[in-house]
This record gives sequence, C-alpha cells and structure tokens, in this order.
Amino acid sequence: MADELVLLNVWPSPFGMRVRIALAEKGIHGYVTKEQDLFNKGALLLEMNPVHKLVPVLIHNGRPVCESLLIVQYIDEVWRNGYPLLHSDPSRSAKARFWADYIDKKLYGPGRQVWLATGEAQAAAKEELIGCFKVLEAELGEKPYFGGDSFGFVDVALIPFYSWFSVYEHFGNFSMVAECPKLVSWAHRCTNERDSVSKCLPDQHKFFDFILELREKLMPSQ
Ligand code: GS8
Repeated sequence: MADELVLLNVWPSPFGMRVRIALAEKGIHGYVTKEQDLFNKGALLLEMNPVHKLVPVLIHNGRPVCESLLIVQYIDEVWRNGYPLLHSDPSRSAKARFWADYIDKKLYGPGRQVWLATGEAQAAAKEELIGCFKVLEAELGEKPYFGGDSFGFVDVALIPFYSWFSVYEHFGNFSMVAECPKLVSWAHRCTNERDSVSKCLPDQHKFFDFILELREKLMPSQ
C-alpha cells in the first residue's frame, strides 16, 4: 500500500517548515497539505492533536505524529534509506537533539517577544535572542553545517528561523550580519546548497508582510 501522508500546517510556521524540509530531503513530495485556521481550529486538527492543538501534525496512514522535532525524527526513522538527518552514532545523534531542543527552548520565546512586546520586555527579549544566536554561532564554529560537513537535524531545526531574521532585525533594531556573521553565512549556505530549504522557505517579502499583518491583528493598538 502506498503511504498516505497529510500535513496539517500553516504556511508561515517555522515548525511546519521543518517538516516540509525533512520530507523534501527524503525525496517525498506527494503529500497533501491542509492549511489550518488557527483562529478557528477545525475538527481534524483537534482530533489529531487533542493535547496541544497545534500545527504541524503529520498524519501517516491515518496515524498522527505531533511536535515538529519528533516529526522530523519520525521521518528520518521511517524513510531510513533516504538522506540521513540524524547520525547513526548515538552520541552525535544525542548532541544534535540537544541543540534542536536548545533552539526550541531558547530562541522561539524571545524571538516572539521581539516582535510582539514593547518597552523593557522587548529590550530584554532582544538581548536574550541575540545571546541565543551567539551561542548557536559558537556551536557552529567554522563548520559548514551544525553536524559537520553535511546538512542535518540541527540545520533543519534552525533554518526556518532564517525567514524571521528580517522580522527580528526590524522590530529589534539590530543587524544579524553584524551580530552573527557566521550564522548568516550558514543560512545562505543552506538556501544555496539545499533545494529542500530554498523550496520550503517562503518568499521573504510575503513572509514579512504577513508578520506585519499578524502583529496588527494580535496587538491592534500598536
Ligand atoms: C510548536 C508548534 C506551534 O507553536 C512544535 O511543533 O514544534 N512545539 C511545537 N505551532 C503554532 C503555529 S507556528 O507558531 C500553533 O499551532 N499555534 C496555535 C495556537 O497557539 O493555538
């Protein structure tokens, strides 16, 4: 039986982008994407992710897998014959999962505060966000990709946030290339060298305009 794959997503989601990149790296393109309305969640999303009620959800032959990093690991395990995302060495694999977890715990929250908060809260979030990027840049070091010479799990986890760089720069009033030049070069490398990335990241202008509109909706008085 052919695999039936359905992705519940919203196109600007960095978490959904991870899943799309991982599927593309495995050469999987024949899946159905169902865009969700997060302001009015549909029955399918509530049924497939009843605990968190978040996208993305990958439904594989009727069974849901939730949480983007777990979905990427699942894809890597199920389509083992394709391009490997996690290293077969448990220690290198654990290290990659550590850094992906760091990204989720440390980057997303302050990043969100940079474009949604104001005043002192925003200033603190900006410092935290830049600090987090600097830690990631130090981990990258001189390597082309986080895992070494080849694109892998941590790259998949982080590269969707490249779409957010211009949002962070605009609202935080700082320059990513001035703060973290190696990270910016890494992002260019990912987009230039991996079709999965160049095809799955949205157009920068469309993305930026979407965030401006979303911000207006979430904080109408600003
Ligand atoms: C985060 C998913 C998430 O926040 C993951 O999959 O990695 N840890 C999860 N999804 C957002 C859309 S992207 O910002 C979402 O579904 N939001 C709906 C809501 O907050 O109700």
